[in-house]
Amino acid sequence: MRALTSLEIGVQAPERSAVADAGRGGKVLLVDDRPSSYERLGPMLATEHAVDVEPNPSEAVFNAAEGNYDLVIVSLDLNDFDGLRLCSQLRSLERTRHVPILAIAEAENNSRLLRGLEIGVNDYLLRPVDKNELLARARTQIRKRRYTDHLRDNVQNSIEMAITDALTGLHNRRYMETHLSTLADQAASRGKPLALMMLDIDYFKSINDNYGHDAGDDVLREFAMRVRKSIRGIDLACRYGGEEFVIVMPETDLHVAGMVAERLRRSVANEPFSVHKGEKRIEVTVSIGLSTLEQKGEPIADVMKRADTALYRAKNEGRNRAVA
Ligand code: GH3
Ligand code: MG
Ligand code: MG
Ligand code: MG
Repeated sequence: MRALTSLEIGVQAPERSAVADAGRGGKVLLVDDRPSSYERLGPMLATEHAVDVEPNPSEAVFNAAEGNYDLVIVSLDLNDFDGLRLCSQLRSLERTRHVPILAIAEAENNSRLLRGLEIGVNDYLLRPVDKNELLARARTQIRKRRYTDHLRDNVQNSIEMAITDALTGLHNRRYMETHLSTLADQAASRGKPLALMMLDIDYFKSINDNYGHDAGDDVLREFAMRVRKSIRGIDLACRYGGEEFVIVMPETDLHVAGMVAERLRRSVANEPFSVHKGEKRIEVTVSIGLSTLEQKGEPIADVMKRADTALYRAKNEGRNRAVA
């Protein structure tokens, strides 16, 4: 990758308002291969933004994708490159799909501008470019972009929160229940096994009673961490409620699931849990019930029931064990 020409952000700011400020201080990529043009536009933009000038349009897509820009400004009247093609490339790549594009064109290039707007150019300016108009249009695009990014982040956070257990960071019961039947259907249709584990921390009530509820929470968090370390990426671990957890393991038969359960049981029993910011160490054990999908189309509730029954036996047989 070749070096970009970076221009410093200038100090002078003309009229100030909250709306305008929300579009200042952006990171702008100017794609322009004519020195007479970018030597004029670059410094104008640099009064409000950090500007990279890319005089080689064939590298612009790569740089736009890597550079995390708030705005890409494309000269449609490039010497050796089709500016419209560049715009459509920017629109088709995941990394640059949402980056606003401001096109700059000669007035007589009306048809190209229309094409540009059709393929997703957000706004345009005609030459000769007026500095205040350039800055105003750039600010507007950057402000919109920041606002939609902010909305997108909020939506993503809400989705995360809806499917995540806040204490442990594992999936919650709702998420698991909505995905469990899908996983079971997939396993059945592909003729693959599916294993399910129900885990319940032993005598957890007495941990709360003896060391306090906060210590109980510390144990739950640490337990979730050890669960995460013992499973694969395709396994689904959730906090089912209180001190109960469920792990679903696609493409796993009872034999392998038994080994995973045993490894997890040992990782809990062999290493005391630290609570109260490391001031206290507590011995913890877990009981585990295992089951597998037995036949095609079997209701997943039946698989859960068998795991629950196995867990009940694990408790009755003395806890700190995995039972199928
Ligand atoms: P067993 O070996 O039979 O499983 O005994 P147990 O004490 O673990 O079982 P029990 O179901 O009687 O107790 C579970 C306790 O978990 C009771 C409840 O107060 C506690 N608990 C549930 N959710 C939380 C939580 O989020 N944080 C803490 N600290 N405790 C919780
Ligand atoms: Mg319980
Ligand atoms: Mg119980
Ligand atoms: Mg328990």
